[in-house]
Amino acid sequence: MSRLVIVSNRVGPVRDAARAGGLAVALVDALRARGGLWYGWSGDTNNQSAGVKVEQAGPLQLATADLTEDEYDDYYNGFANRCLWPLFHYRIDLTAFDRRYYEGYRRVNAKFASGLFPLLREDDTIWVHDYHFLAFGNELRQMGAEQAIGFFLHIPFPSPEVLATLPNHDALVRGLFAYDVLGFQTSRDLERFCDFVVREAGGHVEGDRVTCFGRTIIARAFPIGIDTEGFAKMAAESEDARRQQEKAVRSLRGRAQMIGVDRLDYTKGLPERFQAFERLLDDYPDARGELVYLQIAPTSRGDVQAYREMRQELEGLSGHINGQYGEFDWTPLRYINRAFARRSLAGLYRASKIGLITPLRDGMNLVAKEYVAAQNPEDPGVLILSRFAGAIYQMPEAIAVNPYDIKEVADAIQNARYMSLEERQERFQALFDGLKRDDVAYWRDSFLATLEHEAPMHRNTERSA
Ligand code: GDG
Repeated sequence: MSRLVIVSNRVGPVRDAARAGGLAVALVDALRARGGLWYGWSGDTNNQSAGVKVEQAGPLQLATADLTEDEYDDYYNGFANRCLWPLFHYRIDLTAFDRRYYEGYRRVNAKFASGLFPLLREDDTIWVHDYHFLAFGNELRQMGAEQAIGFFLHIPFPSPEVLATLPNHDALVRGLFAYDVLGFQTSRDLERFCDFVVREAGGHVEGDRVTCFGRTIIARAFPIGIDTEGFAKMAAESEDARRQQEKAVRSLRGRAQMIGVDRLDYTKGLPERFQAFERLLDDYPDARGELVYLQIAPTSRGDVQAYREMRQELEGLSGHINGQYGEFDWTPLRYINRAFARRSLAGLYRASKIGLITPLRDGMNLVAKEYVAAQNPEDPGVLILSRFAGAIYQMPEAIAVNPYDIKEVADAIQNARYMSLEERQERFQALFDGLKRDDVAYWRDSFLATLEHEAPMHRNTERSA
């Protein structure tokens, strides 16, 4: 079996497993099962960089490089997080169209590709992740890399009109054709990509073969999953999860808990969600004193202005709601700006009668999947999920809502509060069965099978044609 090389902006979190998000866990598993190399940014800035550092961590080799301060500003904070992230989530209003950022992005993609190139073996399989490295494959090819290279986009692919607002969008899309396989979260993202290729770039699509710029590649949807059974077991059986669940139940004193867990990000629809909770308390007085909404939102990307502003807005809204509706023995909204250990999170999900996950746009949303996996099958909670999260396509038994429609979300919460045990069990079982089938191992294996078995055959045919 060939060696697997994973490329992602951040490497790890091998050292901090308690904080591991779903994606990082998936990638650790993929590499642990096969051994291999994981390559990306060290997380440090350093103007006198010592090049690529390689270390052994169990069966894995970790290879990391630092960024200079300018690269951090232009590539990471700039093009990745102030341009591609908002634009791909349809926030043109927050997108910084600055050509300096794009140049920085190109330079860092080239720098990281030239750092990896000397470490590569001839039969490596290379799997590049996410919007930070759209141009990485093309840079590697220009250095002469002939290995199978796949790319997976974790965030939505925007519609052609939105993408076309980005100067240099044509070069970015052209660069994607250096990969052999492109993976998207949902069939809608895939459709939008194909739409772009056909309408804007003059390419054509036949099944999952997409031809443009003189190359044919495979493009397919591979919805990412979680380690469903592992997460369910952790929620039900781990000591830490149980302790956290008991602590939560004790502090609720007979009240029901509704939970949201999101990185503090404007794509997650948090202000709208707070407003929907306020609307519930306004429209349905029977919820007052009976329901506690716990929102966990650890800070991310605190260096970007839009994130600082949203944090202030949320502090204002939560203060307002608690001031307006709270009683001396009932705080309606518990808003926590810190990260919890993964096991504690599992216990908190299990202690919650409602999971409220209402992003304005989301590639997939793993929290929705974790919430379901953590439930007690005998007495499961209800998932309310945004119709704009990729996860909705695999989770039709959730209550689907439009996160912009405050009244609709408030009504959905009220509906969830009174849902019968029978209906909750039916919905839970269908959701859980789906998550068990399409779990993270299935995601990883189906992507790699396409890259390792279908793409080479296809490349050979292309060469002999
Ligand atoms: C991107 C895409 C796509 C959150 N708070 C804590 C914590 N988390 C963990 C969750 C979950 C992960 O972080 C978040 O994953 P999401 O999928 O919900 O969202 P993004 O971070 O935006 O991820 C997204 C994903 O990539 C994978 O492809 O689904 O659409 O935007 O695992 O549990 N973990 C701990 N403490 C916290 O306080 N330990």
